Amino acid sequence: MKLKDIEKEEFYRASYGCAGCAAVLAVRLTIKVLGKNSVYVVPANCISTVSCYYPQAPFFVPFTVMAFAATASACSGISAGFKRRGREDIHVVGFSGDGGTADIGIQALSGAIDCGNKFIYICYDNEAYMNTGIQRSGLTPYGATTTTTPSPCFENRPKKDMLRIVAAHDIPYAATACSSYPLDYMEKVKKASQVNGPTYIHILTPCPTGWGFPPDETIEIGRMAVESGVWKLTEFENGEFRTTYTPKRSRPVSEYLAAQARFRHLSPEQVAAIQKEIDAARD
Ligand SMILES: Cc1ncc(C[n+]2csc(CCOP(=O)(O)OP(=O)(O)O)c2C)c(N)n1
Ligand code: SF4
Ligand SMILES: [Mg+2]
Repeated sequence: MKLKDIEKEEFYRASYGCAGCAAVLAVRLTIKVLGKNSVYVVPANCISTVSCYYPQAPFFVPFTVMAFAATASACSGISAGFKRRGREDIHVVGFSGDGGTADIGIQALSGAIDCGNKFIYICYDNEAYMNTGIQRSGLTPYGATTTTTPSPCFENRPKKDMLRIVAAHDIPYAATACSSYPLDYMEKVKKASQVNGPTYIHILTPCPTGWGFPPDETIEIGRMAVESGVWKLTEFENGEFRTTYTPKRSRPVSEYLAAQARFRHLSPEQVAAIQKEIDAARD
């Protein structure tokens, strides 16, 4: 996909999201790819919270707010309903946060992938339960403070590897993305929309409010995540993983960590240990 191919029309605008919210950006980009023939299932999270101010809902396509745990099962059922009515041209999209995906919604996600109905499940990952006050989730990274893992007892477990978890279901298509690389993300949404079965995209969406950085640095923070190797842009297709983007320059993870208040308590030794892990995991 090229810049000139991006749809000019906005299908999601004027939400109540915080300034610099990358999750809101991810919704906008998604609908630009899928267009008017798409419907959205959003559970309890920041996106539903900032989108449900009747009559000012920023969605210009149909959306429904779903119970926290039920995004994937709702997508699967809606998709089956459309199929029955001969409306397989309509894309059914789940838009769930990291808590809604890796924790409370993981059972529904597993079952829905197993059912095989066509839908796109998008996990926007801001690495904590932001909407309810920045509590840790199964996708909070090692070293981060949240309100339930305050310093000095910061998060001491690594993120769950959701891409490998969904890949283990033999899903037809899955990918990781980052809101700072919109063309890479939009290409993946387009690809997912062409698959006749369940698909999963996991997009890292930096959150100025929860991560502790100025709102005008959202894009730069996402780039730092990828350039430092903290986050990788990959795809899973036909049983194989592949890298879709290799950063042109590589940065030390210390730059990424120092840019965010949630990591400021880390000692030089802890930063060095994180760097060592990243180096060991490089392709
Ligand atoms: C069954 C249930 N438990 C708890 C809640 C409260 N709740 C609403 S949103 C939310 C956090 C969502 O976190 P995440 O999925 O990461 O989305 P984010 O808020 O970060 O966008 C919680 C705990 C709920 N709505 N339903
Ligand atoms: S808390 Fe974070 S994810 Fe939620 S609306 Fe604000 S910036 Fe977006
Ligand atoms: Mg979250």
